[in-house]
Amino acid sequence: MGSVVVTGASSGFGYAVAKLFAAAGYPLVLAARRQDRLSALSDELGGLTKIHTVCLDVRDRASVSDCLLSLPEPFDAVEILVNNAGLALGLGAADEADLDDWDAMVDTNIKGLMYCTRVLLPGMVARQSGLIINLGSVAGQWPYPGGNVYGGTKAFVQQFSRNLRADLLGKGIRVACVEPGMCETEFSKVRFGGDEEKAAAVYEGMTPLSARDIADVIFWIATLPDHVNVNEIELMPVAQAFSPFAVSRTTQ
Ligand code: NDP
Ligand code: 8X3
Repeated sequence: MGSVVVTGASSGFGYAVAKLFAAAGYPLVLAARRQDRLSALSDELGGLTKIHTVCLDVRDRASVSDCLLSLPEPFDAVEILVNNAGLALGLGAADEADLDDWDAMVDTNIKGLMYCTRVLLPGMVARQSGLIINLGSVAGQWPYPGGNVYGGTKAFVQQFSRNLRADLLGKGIRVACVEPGMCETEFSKVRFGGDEEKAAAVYEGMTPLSARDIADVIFWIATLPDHVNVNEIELMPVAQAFSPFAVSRTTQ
């Protein structure tokens, strides 16, 4: 059984994905910046499977390369990459947004995902086998006020996933883009700079998706027969939907 690399395994979707794959016995590589969280998860799941933790900032290209190219056995034959590390910072209008926040989202959600993919792809191609699951978002498909660069990064993830499919045709590699809507994790807490009250208000009075919901979808994609590729899958809580177009009646 090849290994599963999960970026952003210290919280939310990544944490839930790690639990499901561990229960199924896959050797797991858990990557994130918070080593204490990874160690706790490794202790929790260590009885179920072999686990290797990597304290990694996906924005650091050299580090991504060093860590993922020097995985010890049995983790070195990576079968599945879950490109999950990512974040939204801020919900302000584009004319007021913080450029550092924009840089951090581009560096993490786009460049970090690119680095992890590029480092692990040659091994998958050599083995003629592999699966890359990228975390997009409804924000990459549908615009909303304040979504500006976050949505832009997730639109990149969607199109990059499709283009990977085009490049990898005939090489035995599957690529999927999973695009969730509102899901209660640490996502909103991070978006609002640690403001727990503001984060909780996002999910007040409705039932959001759970990290386990997303992990179930990812596990389902991974365990379909080898000839089946889920290109994209978009999911929302029932309590989230679309609005009419917004119209300003005070300006042209
Ligand atoms: P969480 O904030 O709970 O988890 C994000 C994970 O990403 C953490 O493990 C964090 O670990 C990791 N991470 C962030 N930056 C870096 C970095 N530079 N290097 C390595 N790891 C990093 O959020 P979610 O689980 O909700 O989000 C996971 C993915 O799903 C993200 O890509 C997000 O955009 C996407 N998504 C989330 C939705 C939601 O509503 N929750 C909906 C749609 C998509 P650490 O801080 O330890 O590095
Ligand atoms: C996060 C989903 O709807 O909060 O990617 O933007 S949403």
